[in-house]
Amino acid sequence: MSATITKIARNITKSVLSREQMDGVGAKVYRSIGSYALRNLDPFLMLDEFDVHAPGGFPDHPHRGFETVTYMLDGEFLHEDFKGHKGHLGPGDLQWMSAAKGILHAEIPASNKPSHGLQLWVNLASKDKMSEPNYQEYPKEKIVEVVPEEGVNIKVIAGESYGTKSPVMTRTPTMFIDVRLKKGKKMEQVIPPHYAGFIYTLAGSALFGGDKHASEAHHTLVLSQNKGDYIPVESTSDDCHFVVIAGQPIGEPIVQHGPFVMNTQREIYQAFEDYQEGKNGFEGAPGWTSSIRDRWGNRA
Ligand code: FJH
Ligand code: FE
Repeated sequence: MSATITKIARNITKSVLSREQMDGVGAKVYRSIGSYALRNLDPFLMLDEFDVHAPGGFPDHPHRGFETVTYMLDGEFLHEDFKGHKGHLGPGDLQWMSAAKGILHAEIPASNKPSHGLQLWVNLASKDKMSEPNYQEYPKEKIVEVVPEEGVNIKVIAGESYGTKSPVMTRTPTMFIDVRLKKGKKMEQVIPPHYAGFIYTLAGSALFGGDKHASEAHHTLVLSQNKGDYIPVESTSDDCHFVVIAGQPIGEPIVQHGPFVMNTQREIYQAFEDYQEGKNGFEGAPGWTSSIRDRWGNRA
């Protein structure tokens, strides 16, 4: 007797159009996960699409307890942290920053040309929250790509697609796939059945999931948790562009106060104390100021 392998498609259970909101100093973001309508999607805390033509940015601010994934689509961003790590992200570049026990940094557009990018916040399990901070930086040329057929272009930011694996290490098991499709093209992204996930649409239109949900740009499409192991997509326009993001839920309590994300209120008080007194990972934080914070006259 031969075993039949049945694939189960994920469906779209919720679709939310991102609305523009202000954050940082003069920075407009389209907030997806993390907005009122999409509080948390364990293990994800936030996804922002940043698409501005004016200066503005995110001057000196701390993070603890999670990772930030910054993926530039267009334009240039500068970053600088309190330990002297600094650099520049251009179109197609990736920075996977595990803030863990503490990072204090600034993220500012490099010029007043349009900047377009995504920032994802991935939560860390309690065992990883107080780990050493870590950066993984990949310029555009080092991001692995797969073209399963003409008109289907996939960049594997994290995880695997069509047998191509990303070298990015994820403390919380995560996949992050950037897909561009020409009109009428189809693709299927394999997703581990226990992962929670969503699609964020950037441009064009397509039919998503087993139920062929039609969607256009700037929507967050939450994937069903029906033990499905793949998501099918068929584009209905040229230049269809979206990201598929999924990860293993952590299943722990989340207590968030702005840039500190811990498991208990007590740990949040501790984070404030450590940040103010410069200890437990925030050594050197009091009194530090970045050299890029007031690049546009935006002193925080
Ligand atoms: C003052 N200083 C409020 C402040 C808030 C922050 C924040 C930012 C990003 C981000 C999003 C998209 C991107 C590619 C390039 C970064 C974000 C991106 C999310 C919060 C709370 C800083 C200084 C402030 O950082 O890089 O696209 N999103 C959530 N807020 C801040 O970082 C007031 C005086
Ligand atoms: Fe930040």
